[in-house]
Amino acid sequence: SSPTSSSPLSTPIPSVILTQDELKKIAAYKAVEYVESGMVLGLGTGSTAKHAVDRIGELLHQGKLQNIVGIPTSKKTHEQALSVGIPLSDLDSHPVLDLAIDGADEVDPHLNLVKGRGGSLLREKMVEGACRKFVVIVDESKLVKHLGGSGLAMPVEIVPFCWKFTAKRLQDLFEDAGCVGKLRTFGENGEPFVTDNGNYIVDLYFKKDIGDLKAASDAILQLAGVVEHGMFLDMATTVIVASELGITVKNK
Ligand code: ABF
Repeated sequence: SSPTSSSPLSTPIPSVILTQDELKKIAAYKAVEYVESGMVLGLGTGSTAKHAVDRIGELLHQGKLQNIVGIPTSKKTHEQALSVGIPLSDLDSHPVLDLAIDGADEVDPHLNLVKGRGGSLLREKMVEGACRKFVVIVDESKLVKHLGGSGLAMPVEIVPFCWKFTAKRLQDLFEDAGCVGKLRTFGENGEPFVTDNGNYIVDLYFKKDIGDLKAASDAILQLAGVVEHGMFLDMATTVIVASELGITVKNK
């Protein structure tokens, strides 16, 4: 049985075909109901979290929320939050946050996550690891049985120095799972993608289940050259899933 509790269909969604972005917005708006005046808030990154940041700005503008301090998880979210009028600070000034709201790439039945396909995993993990409550917002396409089993990337942020060496060591760690590590690039010339922290990302792809997630996490973090990985184990306190059928709230 699942270790999480669910309250399915707590909010009905009208019976029209909704786009994935509309589902993301519905999850985001539901999460913002957890926000109260005076909170210090972790502000997530990505197309789902963007809706939450916009909504918080709107409620501040309407005077329905007051005295919010936002701690952004990326330079992009920093810019967005400023543009919608959210006062910002950082972890040095606010080492404990009341609540963070962010998206995810994969969510397993235990509410473990893969994050970082948007490239902001290090700041997300620092900010969201400092929160009393971490609400994750996803559309149903993000639900998986096993992390890393969707055939999509498991991101690892590494230092640029001898990145091929580190990528090979990461790949070798998961040889039994048929792991292939690829440097994340962008543009026609395949320039390395550089994170907000000046690092590179190696995306790991698995052919088989990687098994014990905690053991995988420890093994990755032990490699010199690795900065952080995109597995967020035992961090989410609530996951809000929007689907055509309605909103499901899963609590740890
Ligand atoms: C961030 O945005 C990341 O951790 C994750 O990679 C991504 C999810 O993107 P989206 O909400 O656009 O699907 O939360």
